Amino acid sequence: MRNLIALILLFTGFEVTLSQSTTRSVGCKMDSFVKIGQKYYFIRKETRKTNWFNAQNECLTMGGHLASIESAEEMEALSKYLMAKGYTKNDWFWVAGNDLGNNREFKSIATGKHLPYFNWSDKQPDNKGGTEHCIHLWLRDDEFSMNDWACTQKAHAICEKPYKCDCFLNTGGETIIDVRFTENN
Ligand SMILES: [Ca+2]
Repeated sequence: MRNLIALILLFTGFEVTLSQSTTRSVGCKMDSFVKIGQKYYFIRKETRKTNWFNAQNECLTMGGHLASIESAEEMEALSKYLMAKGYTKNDWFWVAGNDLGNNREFKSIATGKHLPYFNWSDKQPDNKGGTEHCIHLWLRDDEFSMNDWACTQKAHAICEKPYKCDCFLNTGGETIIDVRFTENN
């Protein structure tokens, strides 16, 4: 019941009083993730290019992970979005796929599972030089598709998370409610 009351209050203000002597603070961390298809993504074009490992770390600090593209629908939605935003063949973006555990066995760093879907570019994956173990997206043949590339190379990143923003109610650093918003459209 207490949580229900707090949840209602959460939508009405940013500071609530739950008892005569205790004031709880409510916060919402709105961020820059946008809904593309059925998922929320953050396109890290604005930031400096970095290697695949740092890209994943930076996504984690935002409460997400590198984008795990798991269907043709997701790939198409993301590709159309990137093209509509004007990204070109020179804009390369790290995503979650890698075969660092076992060569040519691509898994998602986000789920730990084999990737269920690939949209490789022509003649990819080629593991050129035997050093290409991380997947990025690039614009080839009028769509964004996948290429394996050396994980230590530098690119932008696409982060993903299953909700748009975090809201929380806490007292002295103790979070007693953690609400995660999504959108219905
Ligand atoms: Ca390659």
